[in-house]
Amino acid sequence: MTIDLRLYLVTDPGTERLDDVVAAAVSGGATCVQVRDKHATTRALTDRARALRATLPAHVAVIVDDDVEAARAVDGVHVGTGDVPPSVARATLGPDAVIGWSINHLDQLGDDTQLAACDYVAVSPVWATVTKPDATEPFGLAGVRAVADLLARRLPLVAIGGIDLDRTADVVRAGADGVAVVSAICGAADPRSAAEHLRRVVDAALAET
Ligand code: TZP
Ligand code: MG
Repeated sequence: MTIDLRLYLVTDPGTERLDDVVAAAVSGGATCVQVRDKHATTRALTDRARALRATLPAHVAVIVDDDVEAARAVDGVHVGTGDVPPSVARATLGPDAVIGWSINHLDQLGDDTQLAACDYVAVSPVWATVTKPDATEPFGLAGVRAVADLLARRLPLVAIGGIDLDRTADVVRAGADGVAVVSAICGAADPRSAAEHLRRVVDAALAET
């Protein structure tokens, strides 16, 4: 499947009634969902991802963070520092899986083997965020521009880290094809409305580019 990155929901396992939040976000306009839980077993991640896959529309990709084995149950995996590289994920999951790769340094874009193995790149983090306190040095908007220029449309680009409604348009104008968020949706009082607003801003900014 091809993944639509316009509004990428990364789930926070601490969120109450997470399945309801995901369903609300998707009905509001989230285009793909990542199951992220650094403390869950492969079994638990597999069950959670499979349950989401069963309830969400087919065009909304369900991706597992880090765990290539759990990703077998759904559409694909997202890997980054400390995980297997995209080439290994590709060899394990095969040609139809969606594979995303977080890059933390511009020089990673020189690795053609890894770029050839993935379906999209995430520029991570754009800004510092309490959601991921161990993240590397933030790219900022200038960094997003630099990544987009170096990538030169070889792969779609999603931006993550500290993105909220006010920052979304600038991130897309800097060259991202979409925004990935945790707290802007999982921490919202009304996740459906939060997703609707974010999607509207992404779509409007994409229409300008
Ligand atoms: N990877 C880089 S930053 C981040 C992840 C998973 C967390 C983003 O969370 P938030 O709440 O959208 O800033
Ligand atoms: Mg990871």
